[in-house]
Amino acid sequence: MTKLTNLPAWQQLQQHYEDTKDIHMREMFAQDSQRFEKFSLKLNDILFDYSKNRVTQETMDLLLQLAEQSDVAGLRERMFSGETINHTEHRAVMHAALRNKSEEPAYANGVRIDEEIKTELDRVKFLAEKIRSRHWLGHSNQPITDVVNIGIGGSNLGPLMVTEALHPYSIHDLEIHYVSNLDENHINNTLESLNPDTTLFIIASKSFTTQDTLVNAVTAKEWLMQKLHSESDLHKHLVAVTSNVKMAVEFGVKEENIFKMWDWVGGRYSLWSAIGLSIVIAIGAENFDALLEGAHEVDDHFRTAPLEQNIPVIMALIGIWYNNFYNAESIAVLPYDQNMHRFPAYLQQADMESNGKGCDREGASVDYSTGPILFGEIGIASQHAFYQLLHQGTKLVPADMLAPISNYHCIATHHRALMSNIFAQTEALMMGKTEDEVRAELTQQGMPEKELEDLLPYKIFPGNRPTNTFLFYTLDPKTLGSLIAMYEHKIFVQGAVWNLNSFDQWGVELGKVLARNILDEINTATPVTNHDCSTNGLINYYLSLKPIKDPN
Ligand code: G6Q
Repeated sequence: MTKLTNLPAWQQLQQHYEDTKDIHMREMFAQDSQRFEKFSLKLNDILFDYSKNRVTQETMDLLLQLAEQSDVAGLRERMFSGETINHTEHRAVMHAALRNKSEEPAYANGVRIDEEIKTELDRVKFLAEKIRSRHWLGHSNQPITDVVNIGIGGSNLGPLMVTEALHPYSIHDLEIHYVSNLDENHINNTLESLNPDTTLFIIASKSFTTQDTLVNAVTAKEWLMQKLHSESDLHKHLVAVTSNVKMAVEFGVKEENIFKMWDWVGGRYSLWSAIGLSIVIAIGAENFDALLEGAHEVDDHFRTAPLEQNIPVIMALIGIWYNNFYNAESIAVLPYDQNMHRFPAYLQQADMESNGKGCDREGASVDYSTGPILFGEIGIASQHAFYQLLHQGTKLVPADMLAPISNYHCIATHHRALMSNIFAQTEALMMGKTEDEVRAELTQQGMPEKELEDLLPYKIFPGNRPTNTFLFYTLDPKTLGSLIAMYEHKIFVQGAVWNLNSFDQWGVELGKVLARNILDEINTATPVTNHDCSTNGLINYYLSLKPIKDPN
């Protein structure tokens, strides 16, 4: 495979960057009144406007050539057809099959998987319905009122994000809680107000070996046993989702309460599988089907639309333009829908765990920048916090803004004000405010000359700050499914261009092993000397004070 930086399109993009880097977006808009029509795409309810980017038609053409020359389409086909594209773990990458309801058979690594997917989804829906209809009873014959999902990373962030985002579609006499942190505050705070008689735990762990989840699961089991008296009642309060059925059974989960997942679903791509059990309990089977349907429509679009009309492809290429040619270090994701408040955190894992890598698919170190630092928060709140840096800071931070045109419970006064903010921000970021404009504004306000000249430099906004805007009718299950899948495939395309394996996560595995070793050392409580002097010092300081705080 030709090295990325030797591809003709890459080299032409480098020259094109030199030629165009000083053109302000103001000029681009002034020269082309059709820019919005030219640089926006629509898929069902979702409008994707990418016109406020530092791109011309030539930029887009070259970026599309880059996608062709790096054979994005080839890797895409290999993924959809179930080849082992996660080569470092010898796994296929088949999360798209989880949302494909067509009768077409699906294969992972040559093995048929669609029937198993359907069986497991039916089991998930059956359990969820039993809980929602109050037919699943705890040990004292009371229906379940609280469900606690214990899991971390991919076994937490997706279900948590979706449950929050679809709050208006959720059942209201049932609370769903998420515990991920090993810090006992998380589980203690959660259990504080719960009643073991009416609480059901889902232990969500693909591997069933993750320390954080297992420690929390043991605490949950002990908490249940204080009230249950007999282990034979545990199955009324404990279910699991895992690909490691043996370990779950050993832990004490009844086999019929175990929902399967497979090695061809990566943790961060798993909300569509039984890992989404807590979502189905919250929103019901019909809404979950709509979530899957929304994602499936994007899968179809991604697989079949020409590259220049392909939303995930365009999202990815614009990201590469800033990451690799403008050397932008980060991207911001800024939803203007309060229910999407966990969306940036979810994407942070999806993106940074997938493409935060420096070794290419042939095992060589890359000599170009890969995945960006992704951060974000609710847009409105961020306007009163870090937007200052976006407007006037020295760093280029391309941003994605997302907003619903209407809301489930829409109050016109709120919503119109909300929308005026997103439009104002993207315009201000793009246009900025020139010295002449500031001077005219302050003069009109009657500011004395000297004061005006002193203040002037601080009130100038350079503008030319790029944004993508996503507008969708309302954040319903189908639209949310589509948005998530768009970002999943964006990440895929970037990984394909950067020649990365976006589906392993050796960086995460390292932490898991190291922590286990140090835990053994801490448990023996004797001073250590085998680490670097900082780590030795910290562990020994902790051990010297531990008896004061922790009599155990
Ligand atoms: C996701 C990662 C990681 C994983 C967690 C939890 O893609 O692999 O975030 O989801 O470490 O792992 P388990 O589900 O195996 O407990």
